[in-house]
Amino acid sequence: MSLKLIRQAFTNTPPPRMWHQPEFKERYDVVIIGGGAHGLACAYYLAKEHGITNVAILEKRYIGSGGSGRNTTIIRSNYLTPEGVRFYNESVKLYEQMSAEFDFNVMFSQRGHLTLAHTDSAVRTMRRRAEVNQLQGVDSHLIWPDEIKKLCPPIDVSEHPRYPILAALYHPPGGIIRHDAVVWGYAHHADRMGVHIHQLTELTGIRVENGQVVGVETNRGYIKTGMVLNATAGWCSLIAAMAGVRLPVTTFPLQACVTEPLKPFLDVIIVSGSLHVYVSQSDRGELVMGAAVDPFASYSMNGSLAFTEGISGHILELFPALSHVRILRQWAGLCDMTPDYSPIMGFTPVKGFVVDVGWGTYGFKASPISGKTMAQLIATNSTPDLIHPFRLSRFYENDLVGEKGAASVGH
Ligand code: PYC
Repeated sequence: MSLKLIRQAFTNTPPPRMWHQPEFKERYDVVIIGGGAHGLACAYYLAKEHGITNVAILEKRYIGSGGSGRNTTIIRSNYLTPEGVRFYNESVKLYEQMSAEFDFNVMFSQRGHLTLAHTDSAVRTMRRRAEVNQLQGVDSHLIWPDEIKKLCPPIDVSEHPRYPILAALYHPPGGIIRHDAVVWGYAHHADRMGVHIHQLTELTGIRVENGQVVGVETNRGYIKTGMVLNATAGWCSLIAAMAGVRLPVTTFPLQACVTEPLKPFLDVIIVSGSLHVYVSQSDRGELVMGAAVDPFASYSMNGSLAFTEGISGHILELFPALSHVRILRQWAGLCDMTPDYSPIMGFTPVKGFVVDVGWGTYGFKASPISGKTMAQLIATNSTPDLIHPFRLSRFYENDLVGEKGAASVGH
């Protein structure tokens, strides 16, 4: 336990606020739309690495209330394309040093990530991913049912299930993390360096004059700025439209749920693209489970019985012993899907309007590196090599980065 906590316990002093509620300024150098892990990380790196602290984050609800608080906390870099693997691998490295950097335990547990293959074509895709991963220096390889059983004794690797397990892509550095802690850590440190976090502040318009952003309208008044970052999920295309920018994004809900707490029995992450499930066990003992996005575009975050029924059936195919376990709660988040399942990061045709959007189901795990590279882009007015493949113009240049094959589940 840290000395700080022990001192607080004995002196009975409440801990200081993690972040403050500052007054609205008339003008900011950078306005970030979206107080999730991406927007907060960008503000943190703008201040820390570039000395840009006159920054406002506008969050329409509370920080972390969107995708950052609604995901299943999986961190990994075992993607399919070299561009994707390189990018997410930098994110994993930043997550590995985050607790030390923040002096705050974000509970990153690198317990290993297994993507199961139930068909010959899935085995082929896993083999290809393993080779692309290894060429990029990422630890990832194929394993067979006997080794899967050793890593995860309760899983059914017999011939009995409808889709028997043939192999898995094993990615030892993959893990889970406490997602709220990531949000709080970035918010705290950005706040301490002078960034203004404005919660309950909703963007209502973006003012553009002669092709350049000049300010933003909010439910609390007008702010002058020459630089706006759209770091939202769920509504990114509607926000871009306020600046006159059209994004190739369609929004789908993604549902997840947790079971009642169980004794620890699952210390790897299990993913099955064919069965459309992923599951891990949290530090509280709950099984955290998710599926594919809902089969229709929508902004609804309602849960459905069809989801709970479907996921229960698939989880029981893998872990028949869980038939008595109850589901405790469920929720949904919004996923902004792009045509190639890769994000859109960088400049737009409107000067001073940049985007960090279109993350589909991959957003949370990219937070540190997207924040760092977007901060560099804003500070230097040039695109870092690492995110050049994800520029908006790729859709008009026939230069897509097809990442669908690395999705945890089919979409
Ligand atoms: O890509 O690891 C993943 C993931 C897990 C949940 C949604 N996406």
